[in-house]
Amino acid sequence: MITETESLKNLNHAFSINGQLEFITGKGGMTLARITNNACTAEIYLHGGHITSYIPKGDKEVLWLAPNGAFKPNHPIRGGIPICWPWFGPHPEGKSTLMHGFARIEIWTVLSTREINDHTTEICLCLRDSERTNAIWPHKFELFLRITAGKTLFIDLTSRNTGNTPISITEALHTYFSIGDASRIRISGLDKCDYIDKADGDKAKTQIGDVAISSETVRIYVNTKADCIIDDPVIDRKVAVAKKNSDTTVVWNPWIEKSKIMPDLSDGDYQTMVCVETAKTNNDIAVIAPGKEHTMSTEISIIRQ
Ligand code: TA6
Repeated sequence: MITETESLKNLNHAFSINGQLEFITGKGGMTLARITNNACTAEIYLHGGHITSYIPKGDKEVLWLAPNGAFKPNHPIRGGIPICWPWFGPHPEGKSTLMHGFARIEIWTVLSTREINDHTTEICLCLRDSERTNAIWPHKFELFLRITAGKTLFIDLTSRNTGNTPISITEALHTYFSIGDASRIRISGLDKCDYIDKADGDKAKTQIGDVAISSETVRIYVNTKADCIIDDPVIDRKVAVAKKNSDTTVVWNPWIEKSKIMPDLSDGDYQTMVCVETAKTNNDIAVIAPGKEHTMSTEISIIRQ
């Protein structure tokens, strides 16, 4: 098993795939895996196991990444697909000040890489408990991230309980999508779905029709296994977000005022990003018995007209 602290040479010797996958030095001097195949390019930082780019061949960037975001230790990358684990949002018992857990600020290790075919490449990363994580969350675990980049972007996040007591987790693949204009997109798939409106005093509401964005939007849609589609008339593109083993979808856009105060966001950033997050949170909790595991998945694809 190789970690980011190993040289790039060791990483590439062990895991590069000729013509499809190489490890390079990216922003902030951090190591990333760059995938290039006949269907797409993708970039994954070992910091946070963080996918920062997915560009299907012949299309534009699907993921949004903060133009002025920081790439530094102990700090989450703003944009791409942050891994919120082992809790979503604030710590459930207030025992840590970390928002969204620690997985997105830990350095993941490379387990394997594989050329599935000339248009599909897989990379598997792993995060295991350490003194650092035990100090924050006193449980033994293995967290596996399987990323399959090709005509679609498929992500499996598997939590394994390697301790001897049950663990309860909430989690999210907190995907930031690149869009043309937040006020003009529509998100379908959540019609008649109940949600908690975190931007309106945590009121319980029900979605009527497609989701439109016209102010700060922080909505936790509950009891939904539905796929969502982001319809973007500006980029003239529809992006599908499918999921497995997730009963919660979070839709977030900070809008004007929040953008001004959130780290790594510039004032106008809210206009070109929206988060549609495959999640387990609120009452949707994964309880994992010793020795058992739980996998949540998402699949991102462009709907070809
Ligand atoms: O997913 C929505 C949310 O919980 C928002 O409330 C906002 O905090 C966002 O996540 C980003 O959180 P972060 O800790 O990455 O700034």
